[in-house]
Amino acid sequence: GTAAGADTVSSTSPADSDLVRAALGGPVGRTPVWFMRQAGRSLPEYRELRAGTAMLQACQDPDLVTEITLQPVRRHGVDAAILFSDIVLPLVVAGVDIEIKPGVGPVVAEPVRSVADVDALPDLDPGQLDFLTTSVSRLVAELGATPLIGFAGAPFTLATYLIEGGPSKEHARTKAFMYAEPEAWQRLLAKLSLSAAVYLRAQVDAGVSAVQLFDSWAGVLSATDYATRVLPHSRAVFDGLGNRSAGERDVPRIHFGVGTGELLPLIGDAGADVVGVDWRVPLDEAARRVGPGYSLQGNLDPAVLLADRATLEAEVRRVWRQGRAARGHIFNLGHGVLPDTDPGAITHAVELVHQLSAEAGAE
Ligand code: 1CP
Repeated sequence: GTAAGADTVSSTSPADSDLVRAALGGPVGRTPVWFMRQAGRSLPEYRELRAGTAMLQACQDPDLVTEITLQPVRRHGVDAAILFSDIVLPLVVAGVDIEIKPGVGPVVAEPVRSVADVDALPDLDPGQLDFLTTSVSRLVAELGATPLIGFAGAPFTLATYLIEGGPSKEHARTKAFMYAEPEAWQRLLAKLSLSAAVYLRAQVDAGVSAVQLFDSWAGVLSATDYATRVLPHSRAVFDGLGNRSAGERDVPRIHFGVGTGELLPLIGDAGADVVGVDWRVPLDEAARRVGPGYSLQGNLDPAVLLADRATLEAEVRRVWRQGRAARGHIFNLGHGVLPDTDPGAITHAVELVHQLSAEAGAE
């Protein structure tokens, strides 16, 4: 792997940052580290700022988005910011009635249960995204050499919320719809892929340095169902995002899901530069499964941040070491920061990743 070592470089712009370099498999100054859900519930300064504002309102307020996105960068010294938003936001902006209920998650007023419901879903108009462009532009100006990651929800994971009507464990209604209404399923996922591409394109045009497609719940599918009924639509998101110039991608693409051990080769194949891996598969094994040509992101178990310091340190070392088997490694959790996490544990993990890189560089 190229995670730190002889080819030490230091970045002066986000396009030249360790995050972007690691994503593309180039030499890095040190292993870049950021944490999914780094902006959010674990930070007291976040809770203070968000008090009295509904989640989905906050996501459309450039002042709040800018400040909340910057908070973890200031506090933890992470190597990337991720835009404060939620995967359901493009649907909300397009006019779908969704609320994020505290302690529950996204709740859809009128779930999608029929072919007619699919056809009635509104399309996302890029003209509705001024708040997003404003937030990204301000953040890029504030962040200097630190890259900003934009993101969108993948078609499958968004479909689970639309069909179930809210969070779900088994996603049984979603799968039943997928099997029973294959044509409507394809139309639904095609609509969601178009919306995700428009949404990501707006973020790229406004200046994000990388994008992540969250297909958090794709791991509930068999490899065959994923390959035939879902992957083409996720690939369409990356394809639809397009390139600014022929043959050259604007920004690196991270593709992430939970419980995707059996899907790892396919997750990369959708058009990613980086495959996000949860904590179940060690990164050296994940590197074998995704094959050459991809970097990895992950994969500390978020629960380890709740454990004692000795365990935390041992696990950070293990993940960092196993990440060296990959073409490039972006250190992260295997899924988002858990709500009860002590922010001090996050800061400590970030410092340790940086220290391991520095030690390796001095070898
Ligand atoms: O990472 C960050 O710091 C940026 C903020 C962010 C991101 C990337 C939020 C804020 N949401 C997301 C993406 C998101 N939202 C995903 C993909 C990532 C993941 O798998 O965790 C998913 C599945 C959602 C859906 C969602 N939104 C849930 C999960 C519910 C379920 O099905 O179990 C929840 C709880 C939310 C609400 C939400 N989103 C974000 C925050 C800070 C919150 C909590 C808000 C509140 O409690 O009021």
